[in-house]
Amino acid sequence: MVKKSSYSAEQIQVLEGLEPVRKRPGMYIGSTDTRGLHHCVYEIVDNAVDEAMAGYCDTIIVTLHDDGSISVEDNGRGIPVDIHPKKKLPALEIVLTTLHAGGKFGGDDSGYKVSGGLHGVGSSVVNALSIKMRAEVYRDGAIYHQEYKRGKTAYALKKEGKTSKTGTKIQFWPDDTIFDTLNFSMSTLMTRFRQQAYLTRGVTIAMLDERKDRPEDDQRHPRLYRFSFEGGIAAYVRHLNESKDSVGAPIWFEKDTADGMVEVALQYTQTFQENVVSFANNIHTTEGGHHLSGFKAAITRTINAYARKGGFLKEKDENLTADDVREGLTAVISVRLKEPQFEGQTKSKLGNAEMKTAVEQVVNEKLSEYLEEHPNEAKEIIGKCNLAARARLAARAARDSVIRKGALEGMTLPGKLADCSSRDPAECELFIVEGDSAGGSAKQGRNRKFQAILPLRGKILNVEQARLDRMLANNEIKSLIIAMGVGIGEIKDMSKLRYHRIVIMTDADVDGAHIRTLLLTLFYRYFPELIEAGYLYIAQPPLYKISRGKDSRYAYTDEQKEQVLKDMGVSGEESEDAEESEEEEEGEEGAKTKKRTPRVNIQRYKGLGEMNPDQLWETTMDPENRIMLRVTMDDVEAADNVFSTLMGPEVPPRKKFIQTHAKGVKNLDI
Ligand code: 28F
Repeated sequence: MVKKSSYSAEQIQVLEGLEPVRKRPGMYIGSTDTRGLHHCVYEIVDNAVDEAMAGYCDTIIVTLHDDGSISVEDNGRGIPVDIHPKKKLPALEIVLTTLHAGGKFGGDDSGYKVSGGLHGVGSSVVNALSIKMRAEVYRDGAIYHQEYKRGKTAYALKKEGKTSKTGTKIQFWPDDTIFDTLNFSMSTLMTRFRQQAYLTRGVTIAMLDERKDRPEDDQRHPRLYRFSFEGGIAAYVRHLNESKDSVGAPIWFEKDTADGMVEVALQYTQTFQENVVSFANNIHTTEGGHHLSGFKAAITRTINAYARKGGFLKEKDENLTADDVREGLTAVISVRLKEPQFEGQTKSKLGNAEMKTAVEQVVNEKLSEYLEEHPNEAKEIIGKCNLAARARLAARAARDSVIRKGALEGMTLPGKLADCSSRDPAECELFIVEGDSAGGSAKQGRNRKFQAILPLRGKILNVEQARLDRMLANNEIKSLIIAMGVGIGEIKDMSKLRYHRIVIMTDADVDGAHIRTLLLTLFYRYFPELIEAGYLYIAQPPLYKISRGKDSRYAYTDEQKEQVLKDMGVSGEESEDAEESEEEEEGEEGAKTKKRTPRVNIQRYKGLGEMNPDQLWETTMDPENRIMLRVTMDDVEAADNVFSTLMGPEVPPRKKFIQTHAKGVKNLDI
């Protein structure tokens, strides 16, 4: 398409002389070695590519001449030659003999200047570093030419001959007093211009090597190359993947946004390598930048969204990571913007923050569209990402189990654990029972489908002071940790928890309180997630068994005991000498009869071991009747300093505990 440009010479920015360039060439072209020499060629070609991106040129010819010079010709509009009203010089001469700031100068914003920052210092720098430069402009049916010596005009612009073509041709002879080498490398130039041709679909870049004696590694090349890729960066991705087994055809999209043009091509391969290259205004941003981070964020999000929506990821599955999503991915991100900011070590990082959002939005929109419209390719892509995720998780599990094996010496469950038969952690309960006798009763009384019993012998060590490695040395603690199945420390994986109810069941005496406090400290210090999740409970065995004849009831607190006695109609003094008691009853006609009513019997339980299995089940373990207390984080957090005092013998009286029924468990106030 041909855009009319409202160009005129006076819009050229303020310009200075070229002396500084010859004094410090490295400042302008990076170095004066072979890289700097080839950078000069890139500068000239970039301007021709600019003209192409503006839509006025589609062919660029680079020729290596036998006299050591190199020329670049395009079929664009031709650099203007009208006379600058103030400087009284042709625009062409001003462009080639004065230094101007990088980026687009003058003229209308007819597209994006290919170079910015280190790049795009323009052809005037090349002129300054050339013993000779010759410019020809084909414009308005005439041929204009002018030559320069080390950046200084050799003669006034000449207008000679007729031509029907338009364009610009610049030939230069690099200055051997500046450059360490004057040998151009066809291979080097080819790599660069192949890439430029991919990035600028529709442009043909031809290369001609007229040198009679060519450097060693150029001799393997034909003398003529033509780079032209209608497919643009999609063809580039195909080229990058040509030796790999790919998934579907490259996905390509582009969108002009307020912040600039965003163009993306991507294709998955069956390899594990990631190869994502990014460009800004055709410059290879090897250090990445905001456009690249926008792409990475968007592809991760879009693939996850599609995978979840399509049911490829279950509710409980964690998200695919950025690495999972980019395994085997080849992609080219190419953005074009008016004022690119190049940052980083080698000025190859795009610093324009707005490009992150711009690229993210375009990729989210266009990639989602593609996945919706190509379910088969989408399925294959998601499958590949899932495979990557499973491999990653397997690697992590293998690593963790090695650590865990080391720390917990293998994964066999502790011998004294009487496990339950169910494998669904959500219904399984682990009772940590103090002492073997109570442990025995609990094993017999329990519902073995969902209740596991782990008897703990004696006092576990005081974890308040013990470090993790010492704790792991303690068999009681180790058994508990292995029974829970989550490991400990940095390998802890709560998703491995084998029971969603961990119940501390200790005697009501001081010892029981002590071991309970030690266990609470252990959980609070090393498994806070359990408490957070509401998985930690304290069993509440009854304190009393009150019976009168056949009628017997349990009381869990002193208050309840009083209540039960009242309910049984036992008066105050009677309850003093518990055992048996008689009652006066009014018969007919007022005759007093002695009705023999059995005395009330109050048994105070000293330890769990005093209960037989059935009583233990009925009063403390059966979800229908039992009373459990759920330990909550805000209690233990508040009680954090209490743990240290709780480590002492004084345990706050149980009545501070809030009694609730197992089902509607409330929080425990320690
Ligand atoms: C061999 C390298 O450098 N090609 C170029 C143009 C075309 C225009 C242009 C260039 C001068 C001062 C604005 C023409 N007509 N190939 C090249 N082709 N520069 S460089 O304009 C730069 C003007 O400021 C051009 C109308 N607008 C722009």
